[in-house]
Amino acid sequence: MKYKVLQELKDNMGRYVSGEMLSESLGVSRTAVWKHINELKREGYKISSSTKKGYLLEDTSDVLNGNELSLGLETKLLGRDIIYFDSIDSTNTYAKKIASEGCYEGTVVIADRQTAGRGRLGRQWDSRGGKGIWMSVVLRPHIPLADIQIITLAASIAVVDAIKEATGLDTGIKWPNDVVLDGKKVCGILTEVGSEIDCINYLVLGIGINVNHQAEDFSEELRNTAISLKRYADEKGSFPGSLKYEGMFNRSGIIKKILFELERNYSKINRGLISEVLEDWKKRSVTLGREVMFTTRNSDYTGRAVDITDDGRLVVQCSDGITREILSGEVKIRGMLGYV
Ligand code: BT5
Repeated sequence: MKYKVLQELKDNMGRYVSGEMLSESLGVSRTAVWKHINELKREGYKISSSTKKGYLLEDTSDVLNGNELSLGLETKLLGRDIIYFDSIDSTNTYAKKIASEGCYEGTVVIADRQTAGRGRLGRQWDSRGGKGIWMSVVLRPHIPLADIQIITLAASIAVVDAIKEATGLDTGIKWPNDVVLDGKKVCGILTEVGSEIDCINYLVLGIGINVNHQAEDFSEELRNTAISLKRYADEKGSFPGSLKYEGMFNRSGIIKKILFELERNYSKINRGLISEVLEDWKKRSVTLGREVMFTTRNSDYTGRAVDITDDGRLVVQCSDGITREILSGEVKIRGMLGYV
């Protein structure tokens, strides 16, 4: 019933709905309506009450929970099963566990806060509560193990497109797994696989996005290299006209758009339309055409990133005249994230 009250308020977003009308249309007493409204407020919904006019849901609410994520989700596969935690060690660790136990493909694990969020190679991922999107998606792709990088690329395209649709902000992809905004990292992606020889049993796509962080929410160490959508919007002062921004972005709305876009890209991969995904990636890349530096087998190389291969390797024309393909690892782009 609580969520029926919520749905009525959502259907009338920005307008007052009287307690009497709610009680009549839902067939419950006005006291019951009032109790449900209070529960919704406790969940984080911003609802104004007026004795004369009734209740009004403000569309700036940034509520994250399983119900909010399911409402209006437009996917067929991703997010049909959503597991939400207020706090967990790492959504990727949990997703890997349930994936190995046979959970449905498309299961999504989301937490408001991670106590041991992970990056690649055992690095830490700062995942404080109430600020970001910390989520993992379980996939079971029918592609060779050697091609899994394409899924990371597809996820980064989905993140860029979802952020654009939900907020109007333009982000770009830094190969292989970062999404950047204003030259700083706003999102990191961690892809982990459970496989046998050449067969993928499951793949867990971990996506971390800084959404409503203020400058002081980042540690000293991250302050110069990390950014959140809010921090950028606040600093810029102006904001793309058509979209409403009142100091906070709605994480649930962004997540639903990511799942929608990811499903679209994932379906292209499963239908063999990898060249389309690569073209989309190139359009959103901030790496191609740039001067880069990378390290392989203990040697440092510099050069210009010129292309991406079908299996997601970055092609770099190195300054020693040799063209090299990089499969994984760290690539620094001149002028970005501290590389001058
Ligand atoms: C990544 O690793 O960028 C992958 C991050 C994936 C996080 C998601 S959240 C949901 C899921 N569950 C998990 O446990 N993880 C995934 P990497 O490229 O290794 O970058 C890690 C580095 O980014 C760190 O060493 C820091 O320098 C920096 N960093 C840490 N937290 C950050 C943050 N919140 N924003 C920007 N940069 C951060």
